[in-house]
Amino acid sequence: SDAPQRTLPLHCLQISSFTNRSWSRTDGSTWLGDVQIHTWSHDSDIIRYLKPWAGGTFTDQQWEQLQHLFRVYRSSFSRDMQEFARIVQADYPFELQLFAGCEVHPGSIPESFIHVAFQGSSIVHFQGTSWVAVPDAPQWVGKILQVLNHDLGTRATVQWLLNDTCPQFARGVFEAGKSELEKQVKPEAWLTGARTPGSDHLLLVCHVSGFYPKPAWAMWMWGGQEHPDTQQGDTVPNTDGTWYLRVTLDVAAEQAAGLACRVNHSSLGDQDIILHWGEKDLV
Ligand code: PBS
Repeated sequence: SDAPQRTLPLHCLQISSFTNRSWSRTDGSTWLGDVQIHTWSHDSDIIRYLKPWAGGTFTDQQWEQLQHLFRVYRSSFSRDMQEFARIVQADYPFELQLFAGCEVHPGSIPESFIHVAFQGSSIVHFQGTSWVAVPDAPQWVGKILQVLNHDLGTRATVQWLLNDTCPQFARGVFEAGKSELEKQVKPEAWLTGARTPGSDHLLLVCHVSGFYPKPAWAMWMWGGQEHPDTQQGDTVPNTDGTWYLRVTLDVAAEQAAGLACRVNHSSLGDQDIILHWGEKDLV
């Protein structure tokens, strides 16, 4: 059917640290949505799978060809950046970060990108058929772009990687990992509370943990209403690929009775978790 197919963005991260003229290291990772699927360590010749389906629908031969391309790329990259650093007389140490990837939208052309940052600030990206500086890039970036854009072979390869390889790979990995990527894992929730020293207040914490996918909602409730003083925490990763969220509330001790924490997540359907605050939750 023509029903829009849910897909996830494919992202590659590269971190390169240049310590001095002769020493650098490059490490990489690949992500499909919030799931890491590959890791590439400085001391390894191979890109390692973190999921059995991380090869997607590529054949062993296609994957070997890509591995080879990236091995050549990694050593060329270190060499070229050292040379550029010499040309623009950059100070050591410096850090380069590359963020590349694509997103496949059903029924329209895929969007692909490469962004390059120097010392944490964006300087260059790849646009259409060539490398371009960001609007507020330092002046020396121009010199490097002249050299880089001279390399037609690399520009052609980058276009091929962005326009063909990335979307094709993203579709395949999504297909291969679908059941895991679309899994629904229910959260556990519990309450803790502690007296705020030197006052008659309580800091109540509603913990929500172990859920997947990431979006989740939690609120302190009072008399059926969302308590406006609820403080939302960030949703942070557990080590097992699930997520953790906490929401807190600072209340006068005598107002704690009657409070409850309400949790909603896609895995729960409309069966929200509701936990009522009690003295037993004081720690
Ligand atoms: C302090 C300086 C900061 C500057 C920041 C700018 C960063 C721009 C990023 C540039 C990335 C490319 C680096 C390597 C490239 O210059 C070149 O040496 C090699 N090219 C490739 O490996 C192609 C794959 C690039 C993938 C990029 C993904 C981000 C080697 O090129 C040579 O061999 C190839 C064939 O292997 C071609 O023949 C090419 O024409 C030739 O030059």
